[in-house]
Amino acid sequence: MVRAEDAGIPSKASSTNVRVRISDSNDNSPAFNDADYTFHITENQPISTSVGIVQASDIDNGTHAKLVYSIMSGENSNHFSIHPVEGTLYTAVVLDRETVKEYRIKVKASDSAAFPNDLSNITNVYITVLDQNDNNPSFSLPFYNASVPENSPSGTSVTMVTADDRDTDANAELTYSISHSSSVEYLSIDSATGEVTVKNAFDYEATKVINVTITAQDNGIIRLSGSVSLVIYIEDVNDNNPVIERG
Ligand SMILES: [Ca+2]
Ligand SMILES: [Ca+2]
Ligand SMILES: [Ca+2]
Ligand SMILES: [Ca+2]
Repeated sequence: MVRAEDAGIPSKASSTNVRVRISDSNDNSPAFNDADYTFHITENQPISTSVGIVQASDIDNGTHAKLVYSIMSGENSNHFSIHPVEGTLYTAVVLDRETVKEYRIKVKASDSAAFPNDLSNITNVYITVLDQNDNNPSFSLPFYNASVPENSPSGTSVTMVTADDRDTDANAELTYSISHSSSVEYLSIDSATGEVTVKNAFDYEATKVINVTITAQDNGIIRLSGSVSLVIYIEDVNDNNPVIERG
């Protein structure tokens, strides 16, 4: 209220209400609540799965504080989308850890002041894709073959097989095993290294070639496996004395 009073005696005065309006100028940028954001999400989730939420605030008023979130374009930034008002990040593709296991995307919060007075800020969002056991072990060759002299003692090395698994940790920890089609177990395999050795000596006169199946199994909660064929050729050794005919 403003009051005016004259100097007369008696004095006369009058007053009126004056409304002073302090209009907000857009002098504050949006500020993210955290310096940066780290989220984890398991691969293979359907598109539009929620990843996490980023939030900023702006201490101005009205449209000067009304925030809009967006993802800045960058490498693989189109794998995610963001709700422009709520700041929730969603998957825009089915994530595959074996293709991209870590993302760094930039999210921008802009206030809604009219251009060119609008202000914005940017934060980093780190997204780690967690593994699912979605790959079978696979051997490096379509089949293996090796040869071994007959009578080689138990423990003789025959060959080495290796399989690979594109998953990680337990989902890629492999155990090798061997299955024989015949009742005689000629071979052993080191379950950790894949080295195949003689278990029971071969006799060329009994067996010239054998075919076994080698399996690699991962250690996932639901274990996946892959198999390959190993063909062993038994080499003849001159172990039969000639019969000398006496005249
Ligand atoms: Ca502002
Ligand atoms: Ca995958
Ligand atoms: Ca995987
Ligand atoms: Ca696996």
